[in-house]
Amino acid sequence: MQTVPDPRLVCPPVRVEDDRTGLNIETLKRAFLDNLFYIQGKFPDIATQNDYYMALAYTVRDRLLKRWLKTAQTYTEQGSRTVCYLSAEFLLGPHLGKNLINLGIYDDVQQAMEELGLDLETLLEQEEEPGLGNGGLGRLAACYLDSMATLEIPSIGYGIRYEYGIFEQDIRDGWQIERSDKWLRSGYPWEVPRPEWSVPVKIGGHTEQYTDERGRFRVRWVPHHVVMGVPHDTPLLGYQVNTANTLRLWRAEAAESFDFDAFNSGDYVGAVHEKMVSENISKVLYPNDNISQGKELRLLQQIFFVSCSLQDMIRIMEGQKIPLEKFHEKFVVQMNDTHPAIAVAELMRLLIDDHCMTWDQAWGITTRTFAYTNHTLLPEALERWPIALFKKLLPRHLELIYEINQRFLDDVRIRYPEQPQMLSQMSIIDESGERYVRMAHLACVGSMAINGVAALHTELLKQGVLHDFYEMYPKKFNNKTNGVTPRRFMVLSNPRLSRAITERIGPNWVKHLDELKKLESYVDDPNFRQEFRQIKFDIKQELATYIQQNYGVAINPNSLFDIQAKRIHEYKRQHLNALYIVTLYNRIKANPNIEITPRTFLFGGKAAPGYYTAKLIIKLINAIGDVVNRDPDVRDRLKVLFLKDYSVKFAQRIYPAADLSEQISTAGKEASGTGNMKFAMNGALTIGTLDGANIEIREEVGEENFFLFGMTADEVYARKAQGYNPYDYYQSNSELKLAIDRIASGFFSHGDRKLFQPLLDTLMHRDDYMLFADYQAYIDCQDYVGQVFQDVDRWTRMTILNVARMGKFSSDRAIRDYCEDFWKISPVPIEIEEYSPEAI
Ligand code: B1N
Repeated sequence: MQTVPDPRLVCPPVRVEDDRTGLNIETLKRAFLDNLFYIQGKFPDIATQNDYYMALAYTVRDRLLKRWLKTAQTYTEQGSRTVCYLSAEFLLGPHLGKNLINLGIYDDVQQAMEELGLDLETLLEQEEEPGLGNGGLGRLAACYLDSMATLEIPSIGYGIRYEYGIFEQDIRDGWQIERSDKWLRSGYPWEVPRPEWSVPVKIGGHTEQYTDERGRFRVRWVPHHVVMGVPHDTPLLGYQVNTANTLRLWRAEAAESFDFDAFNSGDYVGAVHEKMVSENISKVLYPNDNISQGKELRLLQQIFFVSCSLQDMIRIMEGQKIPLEKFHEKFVVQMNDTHPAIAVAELMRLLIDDHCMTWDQAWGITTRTFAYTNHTLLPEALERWPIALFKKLLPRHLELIYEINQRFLDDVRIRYPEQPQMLSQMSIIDESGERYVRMAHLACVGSMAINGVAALHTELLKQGVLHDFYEMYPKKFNNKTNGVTPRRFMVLSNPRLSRAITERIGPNWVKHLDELKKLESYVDDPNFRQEFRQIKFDIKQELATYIQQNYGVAINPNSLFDIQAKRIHEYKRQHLNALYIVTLYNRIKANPNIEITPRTFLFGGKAAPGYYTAKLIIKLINAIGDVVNRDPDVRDRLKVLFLKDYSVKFAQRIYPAADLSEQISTAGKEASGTGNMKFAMNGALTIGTLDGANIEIREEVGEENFFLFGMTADEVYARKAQGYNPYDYYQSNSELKLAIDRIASGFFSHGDRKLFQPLLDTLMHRDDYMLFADYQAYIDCQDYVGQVFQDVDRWTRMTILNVARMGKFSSDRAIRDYCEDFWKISPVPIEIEEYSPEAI
């Protein structure tokens, strides 16, 4: 007999979408309000915009967690081969907007916020970015993590969780002022600390030899002290996939057991001091771009994050029950420049001292594991550490490096029996004066692959700094031209342009940037051209409003926006740009009715705090701006502004507003550049030298769509070899002379003739970066740019073709190349069962 159940006891057949994972607008709103209450502890009447930002950030984080954990679980179950990207810098930029894009919920969240009376743009503005990098190198690492997640490549980014990131830049009286960056001050919702996976790192002390119970010769390192590394993990979600990879940043903490010894001996203050010293390791990012300062604390930072990361990899293998002999099958470890190059010695140490491997076995694994990316040819950036410092901090590593070197030099001797100079040239130890460890040599010897970051750069590496290594190991060398992520630098930062593109060619270009080629068929479409121009104009107008509000300077949105945004460095030649501005100004002063294309010159970028000349260049730009912007003769045809505190967040506003992108480094000096790509993707035309990736950009967009000027790298070397005398140029070029004399006269410095003298003296008597040799070519090219800009149809055509032909410069292409060429890793898709009401 069938019984009828009591209706009160039957569970109603309603299932609501989970508040922590649901993506529909109602669920998002509910989850948001829940987080506002339970995490921020606020109700709407008293909540600040920052509270709302945090509530939204947690709402999004919850949705990441499901994908993140599923990703980790899948990799663990499958024991997936994994890329470990070791980098001292990750310049991520704000997370919220990017995560909304990658989750595919940007528009829905915008609507949800609107329904709650909030403005998503305002909330996005609240986010303070983790400025854990200086410039291109750190931002490249962030773009590569985005592409690896999007391409479903198992990867871990390993780095340092600096408490203070890159300084905040203020401008006072035209000078750069640095303020510390307390990026953690209002809480950072994107990370999860994992203290249970902390690892010890040994520092200093001495080594001892002993024979173990099986009669083997062993070495024991007795450190002076131990520092703990505590991992802090951030999920990085790919675009329209379920893959969320991990960025694992290490924070230094004092080792408790060590402290207790000191406490017990009664030296309380001593123990606290020791704690402070340990925690200093992850305190601050060195604010130098392309300069090596050679400081003890920097070497400590390097061994700290490298040792933590390699120990972490070993822990992961143990967890997955993979024998250590397979280290190189489980992991490929990419070294972002030489900052992590100590990894070669550290892995040898871990395998031999801690895991009892023989030398040959350990060396076989090590040299199949590492790959090294070189990012610079500048001699002042090449890292070398004094032997004495190395011995003091890393006595065991020094022994291992000596042994690596001895075996390596035996190979060199066999290869070049009649050329004893090869030994000193190639040695990992520089013995020409004070003795140093050459980190690039260690990286080359210990890696299976060595790459430059643009075609020219790789060629120059092979001919120049790494020539001997290229001769010895030609197969290790390869090029991987840099790329940037179109998710952040187009979809997020330029939604209107992105929408206009998608309307024409569909949405696939975001993941397959080559598809932008399809835009070429719209280059003559009057509708598209009109829309393209209108978008640029509107964005320029928004920037003009921002500048009016923040700098009190009115700029004309119809003028040519000519932008140079990057770190300030003599080789990047911001001062060449400044010389053009002074030249234009001089022409106006000589003939106030002269016809010139109205221009707005915008600069952004930080100078390393100890780099005096770079700071003087900032002062010069501001000084010129102060005069030019208020001279009635100029009649608003020129405006010059230095925009302070350039960051990823600010860069996202700048690229879409540019008409002209300044990429004017001395040929042979800029390894690649990546800003050049971001500008061009947003419809700016480039004025540039044949340097770095400019060459490849010009190849792709067509020479008729690129403003080229200046000497080639070969011409630069040839001119130097002939004996370059900048003073000859000064004397024979009247406009150049006038520009220099105008600055020297004190015209821009309230009559102070001394202020810019150091800069001008260097130019007139050394000019290492050959501004004077390129001056006339630059002036002529800039004048030509001004003419072309007047021809609106022609300009529009050129900009559309630039965007259409930027496919190559997606970081997805770069990552695919790495994967196929030497990482040998293929995608691991992550499956997630989606909630669907029908399935109930
Ligand atoms: O790396 C970028 C390139 O696009 C740039 O051309 C290149 O200048 C930049 C020491 C560096 N090279 N070297 C550094 C940064 C910090 C530091 O402490 C060197 N940055 C670059 C990406 O490939």
